[in-house]
Amino acid sequence: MVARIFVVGLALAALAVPLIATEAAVDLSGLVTVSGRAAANAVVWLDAGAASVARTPNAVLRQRSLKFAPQVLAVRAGTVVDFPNDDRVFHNVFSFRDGKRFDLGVYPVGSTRQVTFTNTGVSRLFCNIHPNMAGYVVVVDTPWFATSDAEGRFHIVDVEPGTYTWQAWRATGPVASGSISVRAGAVLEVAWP
Ligand SMILES: [Cu+2]
Repeated sequence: MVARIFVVGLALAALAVPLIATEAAVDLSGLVTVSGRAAANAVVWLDAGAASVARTPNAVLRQRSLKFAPQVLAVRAGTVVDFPNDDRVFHNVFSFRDGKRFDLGVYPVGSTRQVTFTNTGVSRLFCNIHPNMAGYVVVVDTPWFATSDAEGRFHIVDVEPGTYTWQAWRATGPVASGSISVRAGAVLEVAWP
């Protein structure tokens, strides 16, 4: 009888292993709307607490067809952003209001400049040759962030299951926030009124 109980105990211990293994990272999908309409270029992120800081590859924000592309670039703090001029005319890139302040000067087609975004916050980008050019670099302190596409959809990949505070930014509205329980199949709906 004692032996049988021991065997049952071993079997339960074996079961426990796959239960822990199901806590693998998951992808969190979501939809951003403003007044009920899908909204592009919103940045959504999950607060990470003391997440480990990995080295991030350089991000790229181009000047092309008299626009910044992408118009909104989200990066993790510490990321170097390349600003190549992929257009047919000279451009300048500067940020003077919030976030990182810099002025890359006027530079020609085919050349690039770099800026390291160390601190969290939003930098507004302008070009002093083309007043209609506007862009944003949104710096977050988490590995879990994404930018909504033209259909308002976003995907935050490789999230450890758990409960998180989420935040969402867009250029013309207040920051939104809430709580989300992240598990397989979870969906985050970010809706500005
Ligand atoms: Cu320009």
